[in-house]
Amino acid sequence: MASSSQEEVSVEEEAVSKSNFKTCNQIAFYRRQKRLCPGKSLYRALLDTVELSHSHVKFQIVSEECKEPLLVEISEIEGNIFRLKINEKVPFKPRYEVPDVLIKEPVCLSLTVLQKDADKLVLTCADEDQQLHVTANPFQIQFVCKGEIVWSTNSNGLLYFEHLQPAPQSRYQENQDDLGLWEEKFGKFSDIKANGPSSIGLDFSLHGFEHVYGIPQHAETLLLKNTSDGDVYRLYNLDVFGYKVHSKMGIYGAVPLLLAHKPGRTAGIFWLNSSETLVLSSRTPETSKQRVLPQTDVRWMSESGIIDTFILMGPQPFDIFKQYAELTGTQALPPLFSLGYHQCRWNYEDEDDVEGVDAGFDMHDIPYDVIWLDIEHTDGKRYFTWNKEKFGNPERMQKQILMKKKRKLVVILDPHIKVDPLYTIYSQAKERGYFVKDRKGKDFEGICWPGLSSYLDFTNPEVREWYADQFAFSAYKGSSEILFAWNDMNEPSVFRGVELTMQKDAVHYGKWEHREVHNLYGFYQQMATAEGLIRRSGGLERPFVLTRSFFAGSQKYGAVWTGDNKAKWQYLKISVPMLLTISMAGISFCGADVGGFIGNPEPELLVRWYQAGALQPFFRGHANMNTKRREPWLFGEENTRIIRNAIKERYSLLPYLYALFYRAHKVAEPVMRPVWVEFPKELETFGIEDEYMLGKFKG
Ligand code: NBV
Repeated sequence: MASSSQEEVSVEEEAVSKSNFKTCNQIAFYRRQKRLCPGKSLYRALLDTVELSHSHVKFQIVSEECKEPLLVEISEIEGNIFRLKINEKVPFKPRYEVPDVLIKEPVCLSLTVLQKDADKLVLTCADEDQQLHVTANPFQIQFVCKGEIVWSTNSNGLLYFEHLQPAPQSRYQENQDDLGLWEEKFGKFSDIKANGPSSIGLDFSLHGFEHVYGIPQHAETLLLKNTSDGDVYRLYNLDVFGYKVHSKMGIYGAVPLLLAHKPGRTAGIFWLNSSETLVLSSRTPETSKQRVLPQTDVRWMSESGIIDTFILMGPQPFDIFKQYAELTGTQALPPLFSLGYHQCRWNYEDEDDVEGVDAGFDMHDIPYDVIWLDIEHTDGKRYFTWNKEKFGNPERMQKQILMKKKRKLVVILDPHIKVDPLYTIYSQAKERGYFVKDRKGKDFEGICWPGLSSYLDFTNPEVREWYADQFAFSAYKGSSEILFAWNDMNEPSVFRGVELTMQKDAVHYGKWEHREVHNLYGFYQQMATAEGLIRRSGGLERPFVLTRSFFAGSQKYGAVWTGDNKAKWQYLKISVPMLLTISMAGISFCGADVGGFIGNPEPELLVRWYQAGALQPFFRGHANMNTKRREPWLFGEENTRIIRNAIKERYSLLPYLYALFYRAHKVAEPVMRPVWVEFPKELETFGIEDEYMLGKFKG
């Protein structure tokens, strides 16, 4: 591509090329933290430093290895939530603390000291049956309810904290290569770490719990698996075309929320960190000789930032959903049309194609609400523009064809911006310094669909404002009030980049390295896009924005989908646990590409997928560009009839679905929910992932 970096990139050339993703042993902070094995913690609490205020308790801890203290801050938040923060007492530089995800400053309740001496601190919570026991040496915290330990932290001694330090003379230390302290290599890529090693980690023991769920997004089972074999869950947003099923590798989105359940109690751990994160989980069953109660041990590791974790105390499953929503917000109420059926394909070629497909639905008596345009509708992948040959009159297409039938249009808007001084979005953003920078301070440039591209820095509030303004009808020529948005490639995807994404040493607003904010990038693009659609309507209309990459709190801005799945039965099957997991993590508006994105589904698979998709929250048929056309009427009369019935069934359920979304919006109840959530005492439901509930069980 050297000769044509300004040209568009062909699909064959880039998208389907097998790229290399890291296994956990190729991640330096994992290797560093794994040197610490479960056992007695190196940390001890200095309980003579305890400070108690109306909102929290603070004290210092020190380790045998590093005399610089860490500051521990414990608070109880209204609604049975506990927060534990650990940061350096006097950091050499400030460490990144995730902004914009918590919807408000949590309201804290007072903890009271029941016992305090050099060895132990006992705090009573708002509910007097609940206590926090802090042991000084080794440092650990136990949460005790009516005399029983529910969870404890650092009880396996895995608290890990790399203090920031000045760079050594030689940043690349020969004998420490393997630890990747100041530089980390992966294939031909080199990550130069401005702050050196900065990783953090902590363990939680969940007493009496054998069933754990959550931490999307992975193409995995509903129940989290034991990771003792060394295959750990990775939370790192990546563009993984045709991801493997039953894999714990990171794909497009990340929500660091884990749920644990046992009869009588559900609990949650929300690990608020947007850098690359790994989760290890191991279960000791009840039958084990060592202990009477079963237990699940969960170990979190993040590459940087601080330890900021919220323990949601339930006790019921629906209390967890509410507690999490108190922190990160509820599902935005979707506009009614977006709960209907969506017809997408990469690509609907031109206006005639759109008109033909639209008419096909009427001709075959199949209801649908939205038709989608993928990247080819633009002028050379310059988002916010139209390909003049193929879409020469987008207003007419919207007004004369779609709007008349109250149908809508969704267009794609990726975050990469073609390097082209004649493209207004590029030249304005360039002039105003709105792009992510490389570590030398120049605009970061990488290859994506349009060829050489720069990436908008959505972490900057001013960039988000400006981006939102691009949706004004006066700015976005050819758009109308029936046009809505789709944010793709926002992990962000960078062809030929390390793991197909942005280098961690790229630099964002506030001089933060990309490593700190990586998992937030897509969250911020969707936030800005939703704001743009709201603003465009003078604040009157609810937006619809689909995003591929997401983080905790993305539910406030719209819908997500499970990316590039395949037209194979196993992908239909895995879509259920994947969507249930995303739903439990607060994002109710989720779906999987009906039919499977990659490859051609056999007719029976397509039909079954329609039947499944009709009962999932976001319902969109989609297909890759090199697949055969698959509009619902192309598979013979009988298949058309069954698909028609499935889509009509969806429409007959719309009032119910809309009401469920209202409850998701108002009281944080997931629309699609695992069976165990409705039957929390029935052990045999805890692992069910081939059935689920839409709404409440009314027995
Ligand atoms: O924009 C093209 C596709 C899109 O259709 C798909 O849904 C996304 O997940 N996009 C990925 C980029 C190319 C994938 C090969």
